[in-house]
Amino acid sequence: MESSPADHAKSEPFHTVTPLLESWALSQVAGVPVFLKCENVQPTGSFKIRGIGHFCQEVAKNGCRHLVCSSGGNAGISAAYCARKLGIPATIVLPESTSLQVVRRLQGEGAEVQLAGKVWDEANLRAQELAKRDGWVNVPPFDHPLIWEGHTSLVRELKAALGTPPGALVLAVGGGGLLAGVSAGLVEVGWQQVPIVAVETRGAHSFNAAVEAGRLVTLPSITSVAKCLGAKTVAARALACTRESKILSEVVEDREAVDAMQRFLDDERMLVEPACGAALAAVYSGLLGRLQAEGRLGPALASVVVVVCGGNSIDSRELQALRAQLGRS
Ligand code: PLV
Repeated sequence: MESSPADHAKSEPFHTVTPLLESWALSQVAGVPVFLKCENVQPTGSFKIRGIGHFCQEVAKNGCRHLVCSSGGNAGISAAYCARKLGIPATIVLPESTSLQVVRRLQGEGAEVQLAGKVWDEANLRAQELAKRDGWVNVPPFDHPLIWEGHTSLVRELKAALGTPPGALVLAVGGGGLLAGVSAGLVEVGWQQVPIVAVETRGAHSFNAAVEAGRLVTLPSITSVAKCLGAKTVAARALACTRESKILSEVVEDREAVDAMQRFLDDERMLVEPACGAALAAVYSGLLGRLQAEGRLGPALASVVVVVCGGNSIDSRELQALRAQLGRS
């Protein structure tokens, strides 16, 4: 008997094996070969589909009848996409500031959209309420072992493409799910010595605040334009990773993230949202060069991988608006 599309969706991964591109332009800036792990070309526009796809498949096998996901945007799009493929209805709860294009995309995936609160933490409270309903399952955007396990596939792909470990890996931190998954992946493939440069924007720097304090810290508010990095408190697992991997927690300014978005668009002809601009700013703002000069990345950096985490909450008009807001035009 042939299996149904929904049965197929329970076993085949939802994510794509993404390209690893050597960037001439970013290598020129960094002074070492820079490789881009292009998560922006995932079917849902961000790496989120790796962990969320894995989570949704597991709960679908266990009889989940409705998925609910609170999100700054990208996790929600991944959850809605997976739900459609699995034939399960989905409700996505987002902050009121969410862009119309993200809402439209979610509706296009067939999801019900609810707007609640000013930031993700408030939307999350609403999602947790909804998930109490019979048969409903909450999809955590970053704080769950299945999410981290799903994200590890990114590192296996890096190992397959590169063969030898890079000198450093740069990624953005929101709630810390990507960091936790990449850190676990590095251990899994025997690359735990690779330093991770974990970047946040000021005003969404809950990981940096936790690292500095040595315990979880809840920011009073999210003031950065990188709303998808805006979890007021990171997952406890993200902080625990600092004991297992070499993690350098770094904070960039919003204007550096937005400048990086503009330069990346011109250099590589790819448009990403501020959450991803934060990671790219590690190269463009000179942060990586500074870390290298200070000897914090080992003696000779052979290469760098930047996780181009992607993001849907951006278009040319929004980039212009961000530039104007930050006095960059
Ligand atoms: N965004 C989450 C959490 O938002 C979301 O709901 O979509 N880069 C992009 C493009 C992202 O969308 C996110 C997370 C991150 C980086 C950070 O990933 P994390 O949360 O796993 O550290 C509030």
